[in-house]
Amino acid sequence: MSMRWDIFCSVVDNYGDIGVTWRLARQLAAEHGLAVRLWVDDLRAFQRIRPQCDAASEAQWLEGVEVRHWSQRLPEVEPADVVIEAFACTLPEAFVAAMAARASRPLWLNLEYLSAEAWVTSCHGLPSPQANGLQKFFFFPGFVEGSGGLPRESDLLARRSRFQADPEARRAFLAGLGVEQWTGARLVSLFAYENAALPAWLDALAQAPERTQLLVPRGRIEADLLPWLGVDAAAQRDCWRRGNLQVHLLPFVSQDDYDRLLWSCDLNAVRGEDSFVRAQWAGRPLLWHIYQQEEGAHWDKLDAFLALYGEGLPPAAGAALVDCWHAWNGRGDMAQAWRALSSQMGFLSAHAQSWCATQASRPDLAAALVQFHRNWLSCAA
Ligand code: TRH
Repeated sequence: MSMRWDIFCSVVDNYGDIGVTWRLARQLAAEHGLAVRLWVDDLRAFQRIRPQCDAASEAQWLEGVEVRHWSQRLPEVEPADVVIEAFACTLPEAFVAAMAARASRPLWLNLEYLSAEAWVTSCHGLPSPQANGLQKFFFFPGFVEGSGGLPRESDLLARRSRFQADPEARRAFLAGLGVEQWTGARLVSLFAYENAALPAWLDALAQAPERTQLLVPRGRIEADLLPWLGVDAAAQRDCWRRGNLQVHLLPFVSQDDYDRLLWSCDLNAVRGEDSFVRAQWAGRPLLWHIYQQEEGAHWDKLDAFLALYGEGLPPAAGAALVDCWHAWNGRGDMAQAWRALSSQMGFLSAHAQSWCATQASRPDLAAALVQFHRNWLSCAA
C-alpha cells in the first residue's frame, strides 16, 4: 500500500500558498506514487490557478490528488503517514490529537517560506517538540546544499527546452492569448504587486531605442499600469502603444500556461515565491518584486538572494542587477537602473541559463521531502 500524505494549505493572501502546495501535491502523487490529500481553505483562489477545480466541492480528485475543502469543522479522518503544514498554517486541534493517537505516529513537517538567507541551512530539518509528545520538523526550501531544494517536476526542463526551441509553439501560445509578436521587440512579462517604480520603468521602455512588448496578466499591477496609460479599468481595449513600448493586458492564465508565458519571454518580472522560482526555471533574466514584510525584513531576503544569484556575473552586470532589483523594490531610480541593466542583457541571459542548470543539478523539493521521510522512518525503526 502506498504511503499517504496530507498537505494543509491556508490561503493567507494571493496565490503563492496554493501555488506551491498544489505543485507539491501533484508531483508527490505523479512522481512518487503517493496517495496525497490536499486540504485547502480557499478553493476560489485555487480555481484561479487551476480552472478545473470546482470551488463549491468539499472533495474532488484532480490529477491524482484528493483535494478537500478545509472548512471550520474538519470531518473525522485518520491522519496520513506524513502531514505537511504549509507555511505554519496551524493545523486543526482535533486533527493534531488524532495524529498523536495514531498507532504509528505520522511525520509532521512545517514547510517554510523560501529564502536564500544563510541561517536557513542551520534550521532546515530541525525538530520542534510539541506539547502532545509529537515532534514537528522545520523543512526549508532553498537554493543551496543543506536546504530542502526547489519545487521542480522531473520533466519540467525538458518540456521547457522543447517549447523554447520551437518558435511556432511560442507563436501559437501567444496567439491564443491574443498577442501577435511585434517584429524585433524584446518580450517581457509583468507580474507584480502595486509598484511605485512602474511609471519610471514604463517611461524608460517607451523611450528606449529598442522595442519592448510587455505582457501583463490582469491583477494588482493594473492600479499603476492603467493610470500611466491614461485609461480606466473599464476600457474595452487590451493593447496600447507608447513610443517603443507595446503593452498587452492578458487574462490571468492557468498555472501551466503561466509557465509557458515565462518560457516565451526574454525577461520576466515576477513576485512572491512561486512565480519567482518558475522564472528561474525559465532560464531567462528576471526582476523580482519581493513581498514586503514588516520593518523591512524583506530586504535581507532580497539581498541574500542577489548575493547568491550574482556569483559569477561580471562586476558591471552584477552591479546593474542589484541596482535594478533595488529600484524595482523602491530604492533608487528605476529608469536609470533599467538602462544599465538593459545594456548587460547578454551576460544576464547567459547567467540565467547557468543558474538554472546549477539549481536543476540539486534534488528537488518533493524528492527531498520523500528522502527526509525515508530517513526518519529508518531512524525510528
Ligand atoms: O500571489 P503571490 O504574491 O503569492 C505569495 C504567497 O501568497 C505567499 O504566501 C507570500 O508569502 C508571498 O506571496 C510572498 O505570488 P507567487 O508566490 O508568485 O504566486 C503566484 C501564483 O499564481 C503562481 O503559482 C503562479 C500563478 N499564476 C497563474 O497561475 N496565472 C497567472 O496569470 C499569474 C500571473 C500567476
